Amino acid sequence: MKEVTVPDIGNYAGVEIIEIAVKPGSVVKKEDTLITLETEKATMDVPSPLEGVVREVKVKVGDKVSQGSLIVLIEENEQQAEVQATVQEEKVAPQPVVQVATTVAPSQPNAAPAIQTQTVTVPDTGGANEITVIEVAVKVGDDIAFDSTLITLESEKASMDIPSPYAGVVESVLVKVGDKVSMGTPIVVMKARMENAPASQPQASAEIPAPAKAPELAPSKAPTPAPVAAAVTMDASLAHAGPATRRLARELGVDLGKVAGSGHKNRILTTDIHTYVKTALQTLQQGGGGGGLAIEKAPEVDFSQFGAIEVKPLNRIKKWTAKNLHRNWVTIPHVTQFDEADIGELEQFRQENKQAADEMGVKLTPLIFIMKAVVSGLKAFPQFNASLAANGNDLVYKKYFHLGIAVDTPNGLVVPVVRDIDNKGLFEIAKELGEISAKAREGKLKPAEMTGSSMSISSLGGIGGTAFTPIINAPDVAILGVSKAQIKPIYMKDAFVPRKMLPLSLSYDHRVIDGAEAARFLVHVVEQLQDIRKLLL
Ligand code: CAO
Repeated sequence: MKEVTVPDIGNYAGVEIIEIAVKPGSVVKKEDTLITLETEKATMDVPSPLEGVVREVKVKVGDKVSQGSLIVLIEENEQQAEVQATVQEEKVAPQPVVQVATTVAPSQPNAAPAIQTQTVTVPDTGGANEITVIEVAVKVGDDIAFDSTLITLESEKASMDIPSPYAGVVESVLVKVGDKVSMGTPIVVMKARMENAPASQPQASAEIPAPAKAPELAPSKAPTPAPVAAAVTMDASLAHAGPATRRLARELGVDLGKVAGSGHKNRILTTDIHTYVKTALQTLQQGGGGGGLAIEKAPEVDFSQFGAIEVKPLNRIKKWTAKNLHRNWVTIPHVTQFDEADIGELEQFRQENKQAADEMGVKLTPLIFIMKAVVSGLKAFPQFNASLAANGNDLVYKKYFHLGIAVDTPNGLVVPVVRDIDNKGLFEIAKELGEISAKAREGKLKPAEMTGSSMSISSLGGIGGTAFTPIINAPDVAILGVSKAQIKPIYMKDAFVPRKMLPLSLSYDHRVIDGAEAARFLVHVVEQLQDIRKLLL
């Protein structure tokens, strides 16, 4: 087991760890990144000095480390043991340090006029030459603050922002992405506001860790526009980005692992972060993910131009219902199956028992029989008594039989739940429905009385209509719409006979229920209603 410590990082101490690239069990090769450190002006990957398996990680993101701080314990590969002694020595050897001056020798600031043309050059790079420009953060006309990043340089193991030694306006930019620069290479010409420059300008004032190796001389390549990264997903800690970009990503809460880099070697640039955020916002405004509905906002209309109007706010229930119905309508793939039940016998039975019901103070409407028939359907077709689990992969089968019943109230639509219908008789159900719908109309329902349904029923039979397409009351997977029963001529035994037909509309969630299952379910409900002996069993 070998201890790996932080190598020479120049004059820095207490440098923050911003990423940890390994965990216990990670197999690492020599030069693989273990952790990334970040100072105000640079990030540096600390490479593994040996090959083996990480057994313990001794640091965490946010820790402050200095040269010699213990990072990880690595169990070295047997075959590497022999060469390791040399390798270990080499890897912990002090690394070259890039000296980055915060300014490039402006001449006599005290005597200078308020605005002065200045050429900013690459400061002391600690001997490293031909370092690649991977990002140019300014353009002609930019009014920049003192110390803001002008360009970013990158070598194999470190990237560094070159800050502006002045506040002022950029007159010309003398380098482009892919250029190779060394100490003294002119970067920009600026109209500098000299009063903002620090008194200590001429002296080098910052050191940043230099590349572990000489910078790679990659061919120059202009950045291409960043494709937005819907399809790009990687570990943010592996993302290839400089300190300024990482800082910006942190500020905006952008996961770098999701951003496609358009820079050299797919490096993520600040412009990529801006493009990512812009596209994400546009997508949101258009109504969702990549496959979003892109619904245009309805135009605002001034109705008063057509005649007299009165504006009244929607009440709380209507606002709440509107949100739920809209969500359910757009998120559930609805299909509606229609059928009719011959309720001649049912009506006869109902009329025979009406007086008894009246005496008990309950209303024995067709809905009570329909509730019983639906519960029979739920028992025969358990997939209707189910809800999609939040993970989208499982179906939760319910062993209880509670029905949500849509009730029209002066304040809007509410859906109280009548429970354990399978264990209750017709009169008992009628009594409960009467009580709970009265409570609904008085606005006295508690939230608990409106949750936990197996399925729902929306009955407009007392009002009229031949059919409608009810919206599923999620998380249910189906809802039965009931329209007004009518006497119709039905062809039976070689003749048309007048029969009372009850129209039924079954909307179902097609993700959970197939069309054939829906048709069978509705046929089953119809059969129950047509032969009420079955209902009473
Ligand atoms: N066909 C013919 N007549 C019907 C019928 C049908 N399908 N359903 C009910 N009726 C009759 C009843 O028998 C009753 O007549 P009688 O008094 O002569 O017996 C009359 O219509 C009124 O019934 P009701 O509406 O008071 O009772 P119900 O049990 O049918 O319904 C309830 C109760 C609470 C569901 C209902 O009052 C209600 O609020 N319905 C509206 C639901 C709604 O708004 N749905 C839309 C949701 S989507 O916007």
